Amino acid sequence: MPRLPALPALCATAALLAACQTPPAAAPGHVTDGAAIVAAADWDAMETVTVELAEHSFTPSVLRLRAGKPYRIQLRNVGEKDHYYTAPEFFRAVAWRKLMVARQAEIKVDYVNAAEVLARRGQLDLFLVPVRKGSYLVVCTIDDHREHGMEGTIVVE
Ligand SMILES: [Cu+2]
Repeated sequence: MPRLPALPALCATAALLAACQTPPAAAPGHVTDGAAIVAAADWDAMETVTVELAEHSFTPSVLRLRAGKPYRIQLRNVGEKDHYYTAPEFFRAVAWRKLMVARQAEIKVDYVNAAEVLARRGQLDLFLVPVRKGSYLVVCTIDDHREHGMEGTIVVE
C-alpha cells in the first residue's frame, strides 16, 4: 500500500477535487435564466445598434435599449488604438446569446465582464437581451483613456 501523502498535500488534493466537481457558479448578480430568455426572444425582430470606439470616446456616449428586446450591439473600433468596452454591471443584467467576430468566429457565453476591440477596424458583435432596467456605466480601462473621455452610459428602459 502506498504511503499516505502529508496532510497539507492531502488537503490540497481534496480541495482540487472539490473544485473540479463543483459546476461553475454564475457570476454574482448575473442573470441566471438567460438561456430561457434567449430561447424565447424573437430574433427576427432583433435590432442592430452600433457603438464606435475611438480616441477617446464612445459614440453614442449614451446607449438606450429596451428591456426584453433582442439586440446585436456592434462594437467598432474606428481609432488607432485598442479600446475596451468594460461594463460589468450591464453585462450581468442581460441574457447572453453569443459574441461574434465578424465573419470569423462565434462564441457562446453565459457571462462577459469586458470586451477589447482592436485598433483599425476591429469589430465585435454582442448578441443579448437586456433584462434588468437601469443605468449602467461603460468605460475603457486602458491607460488614461477613461480620463480622456472614454466613459459612457447604457440605459435600459
Ligand atoms: Cu481606450
